[in-house]
Amino acid sequence: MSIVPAMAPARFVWRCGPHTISLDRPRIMGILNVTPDSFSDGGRWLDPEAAVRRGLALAAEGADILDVGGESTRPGAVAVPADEEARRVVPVIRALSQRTAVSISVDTRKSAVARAALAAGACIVNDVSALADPDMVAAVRESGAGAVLMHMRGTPATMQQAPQYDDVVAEVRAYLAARVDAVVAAGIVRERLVIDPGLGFGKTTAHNLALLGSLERLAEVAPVLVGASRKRFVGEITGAPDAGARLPGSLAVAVWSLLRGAAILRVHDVTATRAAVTMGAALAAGNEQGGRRSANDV
Ligand code: PMM
Repeated sequence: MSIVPAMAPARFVWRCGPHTISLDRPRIMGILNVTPDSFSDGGRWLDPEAAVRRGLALAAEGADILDVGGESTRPGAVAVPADEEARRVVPVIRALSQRTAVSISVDTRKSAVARAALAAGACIVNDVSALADPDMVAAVRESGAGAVLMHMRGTPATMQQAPQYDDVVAEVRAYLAARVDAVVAAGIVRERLVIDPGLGFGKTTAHNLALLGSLERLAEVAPVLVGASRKRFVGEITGAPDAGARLPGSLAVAVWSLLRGAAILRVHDVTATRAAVTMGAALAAGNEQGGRRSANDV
């Protein structure tokens, strides 16, 4: 077996409103949760000015995309009304879009929030329910935005109650392929779509590991985004119950995902992730070169 599995094919671009994000190198989506209760950073960026400062800092660290969310989707989280969610994210997105050229995504399941965020300057809808809201496909289509279609079993309130699959990889792949086909049939151009296995969303640690082991199969459907940063399964495996102590494990998942064909990594720690994936990409490129170079090339 090859030590270095296939990296993401270089041919893809992701069209997101006025932005075209080339996926010829790994892209990093920095997480900005404007919520009181997200599992890792809940409450830290609830004040809009603090949130904008944090977003600009993530952009300065090298984030290619800023993902702004106003509703926690951690297991057991309670749903937030659309007007409250929009009140949290829209001013932050508007300010960020005026102050940085980095692409901005809105992490929401509600079309009303997505429409307000897109009008304020976001160009991507990151939807953990894969555009299930009946009006969400229209909101994305009319704006020309990019979209992330994520797999989730159940809802955040119920999803970790003994999730079961016969073949998690085949089922997640089939679901995402069907959602891509349905969304394309509804008029959204394929190049606007990215898929996500939804680590931790109705999955055990074993399910997450199986999906991470088969990212190439998902990448046959569309470019793949992986969100593993500081998640519970990382803490479970590395013995880090505190989310803040899960960086080393998260970096290992980031490098692994890149080498297995992921195109975008959704992370809290941008500087560290960028360094880790740059190193991983260099190792992969060096391994491909093998011993072909002579000592004079060094
Ligand atoms: N995870 C969370 C929230 N949004 N969106 C996508 N596309 N993929 C994810 O894995 C994902 C997500 C929960 O994590 P957070 O509380 O750190 O944002």
